Amino acid sequence: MNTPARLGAYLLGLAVLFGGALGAGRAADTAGLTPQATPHTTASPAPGETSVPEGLQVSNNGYTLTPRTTTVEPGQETDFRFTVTGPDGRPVTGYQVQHEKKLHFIVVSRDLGGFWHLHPREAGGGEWSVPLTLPAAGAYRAFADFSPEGGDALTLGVDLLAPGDYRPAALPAASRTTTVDGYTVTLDGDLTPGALSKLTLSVAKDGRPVTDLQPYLGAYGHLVALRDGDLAYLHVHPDGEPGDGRTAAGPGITFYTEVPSRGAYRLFLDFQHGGVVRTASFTVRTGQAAAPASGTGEQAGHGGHGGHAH
Ligand SMILES: [Cu+2]
Repeated sequence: MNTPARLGAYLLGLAVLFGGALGAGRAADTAGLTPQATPHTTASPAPGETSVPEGLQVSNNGYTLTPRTTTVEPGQETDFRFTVTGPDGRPVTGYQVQHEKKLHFIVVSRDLGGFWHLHPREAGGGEWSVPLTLPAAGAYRAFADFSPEGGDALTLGVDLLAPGDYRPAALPAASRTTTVDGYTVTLDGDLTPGALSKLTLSVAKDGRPVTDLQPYLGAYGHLVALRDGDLAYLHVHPDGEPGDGRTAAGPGITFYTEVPSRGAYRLFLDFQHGGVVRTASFTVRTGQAAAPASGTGEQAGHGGHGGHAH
């Protein structure tokens, strides 16, 4: 066998190995199909393997996000209702709690100018209900981030449209500092495609570091990262939690995430201080790309982060 052919066979072997490892424990996977790899469980797909980020699909793994309507009158509060239908075609009623909630509902404007992190209530029969106001005409994206009982965590996305004239805003320029409500939040760390990236967001008020952040949904901060261009939804894992004996209540909040590609991402940090939850947002461009990953064991070791949301 010549060298390229041998290399090809080796990579193919790796792909099969990875496919098999991911497929284990997912009875619903059809033999022969490559199971979807979430970005945080495998560093990079092996050659020929596709990896679809979360949030881009309205239906995945047999689960479908089903809103009663996707047209919402701008500027008016509506009782927005939806179900998640399961592989059996019926509304899902069993959910695993993650970050203190059974389901997290994120709504953004498609130009990434607006962000709302909501927690719908169960209205019975698998239906979810949440008061929703889309402030202005335009295109929006709603994400349901949940973990069905007996299934893997997943995030489904659907477009919501608010009729009327609108002008999309340009993506804010990349910046390492942002302000919200008198708080200054500073970002340290870089997003590196294909590698686990560590991000630390530090909160200050009136020039002084905030060291008494309050737990919100079991953490000192919640970070949602969306890719500019298609709003791919990235899972972000907080490093440590309140009360674990090693995680300080600020000023720094540390997260790990992995971005699937070069480009710009919009980060939204929810944090709580003085009894109020605020959202700080940043545009971040990826740094130097990592060396092409060959699917070696080093990065497969991050599988320990699998199964968590956010
Ligand atoms: Cu939430």
